[in-house]
Amino acid sequence: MNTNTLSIHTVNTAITSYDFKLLCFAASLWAFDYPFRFPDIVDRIMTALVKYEVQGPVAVITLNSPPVNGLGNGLRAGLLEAYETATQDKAVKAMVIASSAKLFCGGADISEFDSDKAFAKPDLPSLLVTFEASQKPLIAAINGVALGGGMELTLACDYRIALPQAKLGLPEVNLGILPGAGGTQRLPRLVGAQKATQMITSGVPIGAQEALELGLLDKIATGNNFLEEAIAYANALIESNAPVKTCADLSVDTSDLPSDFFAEFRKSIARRTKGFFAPERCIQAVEAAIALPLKEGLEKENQLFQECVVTPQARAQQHLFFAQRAAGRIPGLDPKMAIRDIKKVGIIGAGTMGGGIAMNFANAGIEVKLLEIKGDALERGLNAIKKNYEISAKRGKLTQAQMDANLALIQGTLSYDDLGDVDMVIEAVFENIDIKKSVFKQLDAVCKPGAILATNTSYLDVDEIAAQTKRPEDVIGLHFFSPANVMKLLEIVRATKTADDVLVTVLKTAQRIKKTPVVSGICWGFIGNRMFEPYGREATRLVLEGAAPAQVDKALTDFGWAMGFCSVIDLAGIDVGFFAREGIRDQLAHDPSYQVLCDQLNNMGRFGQKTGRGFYIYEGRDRLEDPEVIEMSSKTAQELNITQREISDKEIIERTIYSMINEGAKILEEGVSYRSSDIDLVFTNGYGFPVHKGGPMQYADEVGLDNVLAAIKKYQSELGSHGDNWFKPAPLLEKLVAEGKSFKDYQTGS
Ligand code: 3H9
Repeated sequence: MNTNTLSIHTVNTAITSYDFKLLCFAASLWAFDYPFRFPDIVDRIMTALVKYEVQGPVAVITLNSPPVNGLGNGLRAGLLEAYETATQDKAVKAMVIASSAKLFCGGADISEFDSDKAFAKPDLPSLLVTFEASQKPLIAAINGVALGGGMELTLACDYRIALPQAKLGLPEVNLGILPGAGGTQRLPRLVGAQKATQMITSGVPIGAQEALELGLLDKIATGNNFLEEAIAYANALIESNAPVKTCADLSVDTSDLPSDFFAEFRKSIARRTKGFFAPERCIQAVEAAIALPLKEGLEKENQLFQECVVTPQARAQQHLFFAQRAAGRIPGLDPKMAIRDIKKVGIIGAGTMGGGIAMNFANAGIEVKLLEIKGDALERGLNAIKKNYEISAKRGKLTQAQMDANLALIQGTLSYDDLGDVDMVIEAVFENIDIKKSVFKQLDAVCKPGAILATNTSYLDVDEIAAQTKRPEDVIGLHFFSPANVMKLLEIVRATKTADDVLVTVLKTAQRIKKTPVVSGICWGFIGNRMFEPYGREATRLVLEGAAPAQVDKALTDFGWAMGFCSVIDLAGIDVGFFAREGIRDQLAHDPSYQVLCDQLNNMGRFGQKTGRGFYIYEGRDRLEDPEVIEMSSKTAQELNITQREISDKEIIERTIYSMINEGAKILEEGVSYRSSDIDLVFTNGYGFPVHKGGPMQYADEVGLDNVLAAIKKYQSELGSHGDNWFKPAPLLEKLVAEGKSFKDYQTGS
């Protein structure tokens, strides 16, 4: 749109009315080519949160608060003022709400939820009621993603036009809340209760075509100039005297709704939403949409929203939202620095891990060379990849053509010489330092200068591996989690000499392959496995002290873990944990009770599920208590002078989780992790820590660090030598408690 051809009446922001008048004056001068006279004011016009322009009978109200047009207090006030201006202008017959950002709107400003600002006037729900009552048609011009409050804004408009790539969704449930600006009431009125319930409880957005078919969109734009097309659409609506539309006139169509729909729906999501507070409130809100007129339905929605927004779960899930975005920021590094080009990747080892890693890159359209030493192992690896893709294709997750394209990107090789042209290599061989050292020597010999050399080690010293090469600055750790093609977490291990651009390159590459990257410094087990060790130590020690494995596991799953520790270790392999401890045996020698039951099971060849026996007995899909394990723990306890006793679930949770937290505090203080929220991402994305608790460090902040510290001290004094050995409070924990601070307040070096 050529602004010179427009009559610009007003330009508005959430500023004072005096400013507003000045801006109107300046804008009218601007339209007459006077910007040089009022450079300061013009500058403010250009940075206004809401732009307002009038073209013929159409007022164009543009959200101008990039990057996501978060509907914070200022933007809401700006929208209201623009709306009132258009309402009062007799020449204006319709309003188009557009966006100057790449997307339409990311919803309410989440950072306002912990203050009064989110509900300060004009609050979003009442603003949208005002819009809906407009006597002039409002047209939402949806140029990209419209999420949460952003989608709710479009629902309060009379007509909706969108670009084909637009997406609409209500992801509030992922933030521990529900759509609280009319979404739960207007959406069912427009698309029916079934679709609305599914969208609101899943948070998954839909594309423009589906939205059109559902009647959620009136038109998909076809031309090259979206705003012009939206304005033309508004003009056509004016010419045809198209009516204003309000959801208040609609009721939810229940003619096709099975009488048991909500009962069945609750059952269908029960497993996925176990322990979460918001999904049930989302369903209750849709039920209210059916039962109540719009006005009362909105009141019910507001009541349910208020119940959700104050919960620790809402704080936890919002914490994780911001944690995800913070994790990519490395103190002292410019994220925009020049990075290395990654077009072709080599992977050493075609086992389960190497194959999964290869799939990640192929899925992102990146060429892969998969190296094995022996032909039959390579063939097995390539076949396993093909099988995995076939399963996904059968489940409708990818088309035959996508599968063929992905497979074509993965080439097998038996020769290191074929890795001369790759931009990055990831070694995924057996977890043994000597084998890894020899792999890196060979990589150093064949890889081109500037290639990034990465190790997928889970515990070993990346500096020691890097020292095998003449280019330690190109070496980094990339710790994928199994199955690597499914698990979101990628721990990036920054070695002492890793170059800055190598770190930033792998952070960006992680985003390309759709991983959640978290940077860790060097230490045994890095962030995740180092903290998981004390958690596991306490879980099995509690078995030694008299709790059955099933009791320990139940307490942990009741807390929200996806699985209890004894089940996890049976699944992962008791031998794997045994092997990982090899590197720290000397540090453990002082405590004969340390993971003694795991060591015994390992020595009996009971490696867990794969051998049919571990902490439990496995019969087909059934997991049964093993009386021999109970007997073994009682006998071993006697030998070690440990008196078995009744153990409460509270003690199980405190000893396992607080031990992790204490280790997390040490990790933070040592600078192995940059911030506590990084640790939380590791555990919620890689270990099954309950998302609704926000990760161990957020959980500690929520419980109160003083309470965590007091419990750790209690166990230190009550558990004899075990307490002395393992319950020494981390100095950082004591320091933060003394200063009345939380982990959230602490950044490395602060
Ligand atoms: C809601 O609407 C409640 C209502 O129903 C009721 C109210 C009464 N608020 O993700 P990006 C920041 S709840 C505040 O990297 P992208 C983000 O932290 C909301 N900040 O960009 C980052 O900051 P920084 C429901 C937000 O292009 C920057 O913007 N809506 C918000 O990859 C860029 O973000 C949602 O749940 C926000 N709403 O993806 C949608 N959104 O640069 C949440 C983003 O300092 N947002 N930021 O790290 C998203 O899913 C993605 O941000 C989006 C853009 C897809 C929009």
